[in-house]
Amino acid sequence: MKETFGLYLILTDPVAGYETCAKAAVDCGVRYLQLRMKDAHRASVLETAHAIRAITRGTATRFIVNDDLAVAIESDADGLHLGQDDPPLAKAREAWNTPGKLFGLSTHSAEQAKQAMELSLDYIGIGPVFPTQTKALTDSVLGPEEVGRIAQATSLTTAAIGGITSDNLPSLLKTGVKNFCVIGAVNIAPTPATAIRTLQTIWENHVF
Ligand code: TZP
Ligand code: MG
Repeated sequence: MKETFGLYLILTDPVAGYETCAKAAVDCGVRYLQLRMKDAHRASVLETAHAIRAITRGTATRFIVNDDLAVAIESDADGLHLGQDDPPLAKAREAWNTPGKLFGLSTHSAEQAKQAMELSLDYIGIGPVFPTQTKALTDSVLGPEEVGRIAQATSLTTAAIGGITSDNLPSLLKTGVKNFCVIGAVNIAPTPATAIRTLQTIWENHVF
């Protein structure tokens, strides 16, 4: 069954700090929270993962680790998010076979989204929707209409990603996209709870 949850928050160098942002996500009832610390030392990633685990444990906020299976296992996260260039999902599932753990995969085209349906996934990311400063893009910008088409064509739960802000979120929701990931729009905010609520309010008031 496709899941509808709205905002999926990804934390990468949040100006307010990882723990403040994680607490804000829990307080705002964000359903997915991903730790994405590219290029950070492993010890620091692990320490942050343990802190976020403690903040999210027993709440409605599911804690996902990006890229690093060992960190996900060691911190007892709720799941792992992989990209197209990461080790295969099947290997990760085999190595972490605890029931209930969630697995997500980034997709960047209709073809990749189609192939993802053959895998045992809990959700896929689809993007980039818009140009973004957060990641050096090697994949072409899909635009909201194409992301909407890809999201509707798959039986998997989806979350759009890339350059999503409170300004362009309405144009994305209009295409039927139900879930969306953000990094910059919340991580650059000195008061993350305010940025989260702004996005949630747009989503809640949208008539699908
Ligand atoms: N994958 C595709 S675009 C992107 C990732 C990780 C970056 C999204 O960050 P932002 O700041 O929400 O554009
Ligand atoms: Mg990755």
